[in-house]
Amino acid sequence: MTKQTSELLDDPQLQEITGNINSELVERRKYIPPVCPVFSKSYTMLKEDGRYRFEIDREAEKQLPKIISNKVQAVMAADSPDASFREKYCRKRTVGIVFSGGPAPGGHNVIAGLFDAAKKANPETKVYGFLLGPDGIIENETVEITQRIVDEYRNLGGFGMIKTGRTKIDTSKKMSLSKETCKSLKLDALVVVGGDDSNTNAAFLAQDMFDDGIQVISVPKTIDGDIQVRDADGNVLCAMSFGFHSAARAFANSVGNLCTDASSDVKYWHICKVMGRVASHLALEVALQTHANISLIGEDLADYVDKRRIERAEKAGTVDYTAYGTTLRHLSRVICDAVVRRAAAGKNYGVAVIPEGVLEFINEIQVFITKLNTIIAEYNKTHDKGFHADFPMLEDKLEYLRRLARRTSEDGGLSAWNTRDDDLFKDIPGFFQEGLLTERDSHGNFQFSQVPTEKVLMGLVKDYLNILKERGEYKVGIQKDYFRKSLEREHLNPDKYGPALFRNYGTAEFLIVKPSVISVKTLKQELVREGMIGENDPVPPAVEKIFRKTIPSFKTQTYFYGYDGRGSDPTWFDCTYTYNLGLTAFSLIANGATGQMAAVKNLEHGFSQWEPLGVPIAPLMHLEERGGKLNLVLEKSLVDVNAPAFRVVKALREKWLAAVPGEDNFRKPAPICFDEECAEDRPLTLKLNALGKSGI
Ligand code: FBP
Repeated sequence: MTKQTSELLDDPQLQEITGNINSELVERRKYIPPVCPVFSKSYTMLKEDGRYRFEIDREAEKQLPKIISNKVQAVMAADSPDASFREKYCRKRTVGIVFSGGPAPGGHNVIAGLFDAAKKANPETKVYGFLLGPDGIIENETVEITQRIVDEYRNLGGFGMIKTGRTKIDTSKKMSLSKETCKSLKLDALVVVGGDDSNTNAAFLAQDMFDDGIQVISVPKTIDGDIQVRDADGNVLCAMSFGFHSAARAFANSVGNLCTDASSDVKYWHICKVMGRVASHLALEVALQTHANISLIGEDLADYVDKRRIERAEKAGTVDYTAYGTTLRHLSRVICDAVVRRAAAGKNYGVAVIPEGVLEFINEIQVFITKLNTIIAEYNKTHDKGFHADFPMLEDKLEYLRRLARRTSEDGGLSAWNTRDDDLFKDIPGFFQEGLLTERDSHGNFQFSQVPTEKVLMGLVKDYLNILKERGEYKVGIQKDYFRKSLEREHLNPDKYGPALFRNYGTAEFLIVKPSVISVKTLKQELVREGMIGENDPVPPAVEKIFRKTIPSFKTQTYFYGYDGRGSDPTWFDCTYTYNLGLTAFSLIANGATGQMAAVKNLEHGFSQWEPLGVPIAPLMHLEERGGKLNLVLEKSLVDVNAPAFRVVKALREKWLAAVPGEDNFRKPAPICFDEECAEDRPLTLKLNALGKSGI
């Protein structure tokens, strides 16, 4: 007899099946990541390491005088410290922690590490979490972090425990409110977990609260992987921000599944945009993890030099500045070339990885982004309401730009927008104009995640493929055996029709239809011309069927992998890395450091070589244009095209494109796992870079 719903709902088995807790969650919460040997001791101390050198920006020296002379500090075991050291180390403290910017897998373990170390040193120490990011500091919104809360979130993804936000503490008002909060909570130390902009915040807070004795420690977070710290001699101090590995593996898992589907169904090109606001580290790692057929790397495109243009200009005795860097058109041609070559080998399908920030490396788009950033920032500075509030519709924004252009030409003056800009901007599709004019984030950054980059690129690719199709240069190759069998089945002689139909009949395994044959009509003309059939004869059905199979149709499916990977649970690497970062942050606090970033050296090697460190933030800062102004910020690390990881991808590109008969070379990354036994121990990018480098 069927049970009533109410009876079913009361069934304990049903409650277990439909509950929020599954066995993976239980295992994750229970798991205690391994710790670097120094952390198994009761006390740690800091030892300045004078081997590292930084080139200090004058402005950093001026604006951050109290922390600019900080040095790299190695976290060491303090084996038998004296009583006064022990007393200081273990004194009761109040520590605050805040997440800032986008979520990144592993954040909860930073809190867990900090909490465990703080409570081990003194169970009476209190740890407060600031809610909803830096706003929590400005508005004094906190939650006391307890054992119960920590245990609920161990080894889990997201920043759900205290949430996050993107507010920047960038005005004297916000700075003084933040200081007031820290003072009213009697904070001894504040830990800022964030990316480049948040580390900038941390440096200024450390400077500002130095005299109040409130320490500020940062923790390098961002899935984008663009916080990588080296000294002036290129020695690696922090090879990767946390969250990168988990997000890359989550993306790679999905892209890997698409590779499997593509090569089974053989009809789609899967176009996968992967996050990374500017740098292409994530796209590079996904390429290494999956061997997708096409993987674009923004930094590589910026490096492109059009030799033909340079030669042409040299002959004419001029210089062609547009020959440096990639244009959208050139990029779309590179993709088309790959698509056409695969099609010729019978593979009218594939997987392409496009970095979210690719447009940042395209000359003409970069110019627009910079100009529009400045225009929007200047407007916001001089008007009560913001640019986007005053001009909510695209047409209003365009009209404002037109007015600016007109004013520039009337005044004959210099302005960020002129009539040439306006004309070029007009050629861009509406949805992309809108994208380029979207609201900037709180740091004045262009929000690449809001722009359908892949749509712009694929629009150009489709247009050009159509041209190539018309020219007879884009064809699907037909396997010679298949052609023979199909014709013989209809009692036609393949060796007679083959040379008439194909341009490479003879030795080739995949046959390509002659360029002149682009429709059934031109097919018939060719067969008549070659004497295969008479003027009034129909094209033999088997021949027509073969011809139809050679007509390519470029069918795409597009995806954006970003927020999903950002919310994934951390890999073993990120679980372990972040737990040790939390322990490092406490060690820095207990030893009186401020203005330092908690880091782990040797991440590019195995866990047994990891070394916890404090890295000075101020010497890493330099001036950068943000919202039309030069600001002191932590430098973002882009993909180094001379580093082994990229060189390997470049060298294997042709193999992974697999534009030859035979199987593809896809690699299937296993799903994310945090069990030490089966987990990948570090990102492939790091492994490769370690293989090809030496340092301190
Ligand atoms: P963080 O640098 O703050 O970690 O954020 C990175 C990122 O995930 C980018 O990859 C992406 O472009 C951006 O955040 C998306 O921002 P938002 O969450 O505001 O849409």
